[in-house]
Amino acid sequence: MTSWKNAIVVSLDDDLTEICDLADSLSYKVVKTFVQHREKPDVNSYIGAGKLEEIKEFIEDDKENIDLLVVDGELKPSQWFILEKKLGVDVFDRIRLILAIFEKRADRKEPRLQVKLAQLQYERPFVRELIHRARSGEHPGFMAGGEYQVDDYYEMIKRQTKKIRDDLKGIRDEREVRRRHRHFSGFYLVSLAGYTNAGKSSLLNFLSGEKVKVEGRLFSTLSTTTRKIKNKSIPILITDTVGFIQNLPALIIDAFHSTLEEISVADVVLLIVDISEEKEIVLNKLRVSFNELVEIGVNASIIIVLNKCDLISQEALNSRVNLIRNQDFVNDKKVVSISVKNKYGVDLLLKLLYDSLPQLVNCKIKLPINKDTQSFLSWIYEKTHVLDVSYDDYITISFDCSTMIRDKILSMCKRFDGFIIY
Ligand SMILES: Nc1nc2c(ncn2[C@@H]2O[C@H](COP(=O)(O)OP(=O)(O)OP(=O)(O)O)[C@@H](O)[C@H]2O)c(=O)[nH]1
Ligand SMILES: [Mg+2]
Repeated sequence: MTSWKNAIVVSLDDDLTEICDLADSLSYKVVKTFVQHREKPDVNSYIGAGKLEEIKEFIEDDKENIDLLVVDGELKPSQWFILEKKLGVDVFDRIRLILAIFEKRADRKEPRLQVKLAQLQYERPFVRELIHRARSGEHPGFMAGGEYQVDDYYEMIKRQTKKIRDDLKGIRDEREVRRRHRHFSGFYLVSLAGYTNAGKSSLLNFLSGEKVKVEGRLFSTLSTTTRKIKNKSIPILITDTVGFIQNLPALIIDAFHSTLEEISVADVVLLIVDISEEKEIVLNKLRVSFNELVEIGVNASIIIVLNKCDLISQEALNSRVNLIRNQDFVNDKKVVSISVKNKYGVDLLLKLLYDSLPQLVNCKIKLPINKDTQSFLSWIYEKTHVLDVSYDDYITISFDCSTMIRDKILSMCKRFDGFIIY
């Protein structure tokens, strides 16, 4: 059972939805929010002396027992130090909150290493601040446990970083070998990308019959899962990936590089968007997702998949689809509305997906009918998208497939005394 703790949130911005969702994802109940309107953060305390005093009073008066202050922004080490010292509670900025969620969710070796790497990168400037404070006579507590002297701790960060980068490289190389092997066996690679909580894992489960974790919380998926799309058609492997978020910290992008690479090597990227949210939020998340794809270096075709359309009216859906189509960055990309929950629109999505696969060629062959050709025929069914089959003295079969598979089939066809029509 989850044990909940209490947090307060402070922001320079009115929209607190996402930061509160992030706190919720880490099992913190947000008992109070503070908004401090100012152009830019205060150099000393980020929120300014007045707000700091107000929050201090709230924490001291409050019966709720506050465990954490979340700052919706990026704290400099000196600002963080001042806030923790003054308020006497843990203080997390947005990045540290995201890292803590990632740490909690990391359930396999690779994401555990990736999160650790990102945490070490994050901690470095803070540890430097602590060293500086310690040298000037202050005695701060240490960020990551007390058994190290700050100097030693800084050295340890450097050593650990190097070791983790080496380990991750090993895992990445293995993945590269596996990927090449799959491509060589004629599989197309399709990646699911998009904002966290859009429904990527739900779509993977639906298309592959898999049961990866699906949750209404942010960042349920950290590691990639690759599965075969379950239908009698072209062999396609679909990969689920870590979700995007606005201002995804660069150190997370860096640490998760090999995971995000799955997106950049795909033949087609399905960009999943939750269409049920407010118009402005949908557009913003779509823009953020596009920017991430550019950052990752995606050259493949992108299909925009508007999910959760069961949650809005047809009218609202139409107006949002129009709005999205009119965005410059959407250009002439294919857009399709679906509901994984109601299994709506998935056939159309698959059709658009097949149409987007590169180098799909159309072939027609004739095979003699005998028991040897039966197993070959099953193999064709498994590896290609069969369009038509007819029987007379021969079996005539037409199908779409990759050039790699076509070459294999044509040479097998001759061996079985068949004919190639085209
Ligand atoms: N109503 C509705 N809910 C959906 C649909 N698809 C997914 N969901 C819900 O949306 C939430 C998030 O789904 P996930 O599949 O975990 O989303 P994700 O994109 O993998 O999220 P992360 O792994 O956190 O990035 C879950 O509560 C799902 O049940 C849909 O078509 N309709
Ligand atoms: Mg997921």
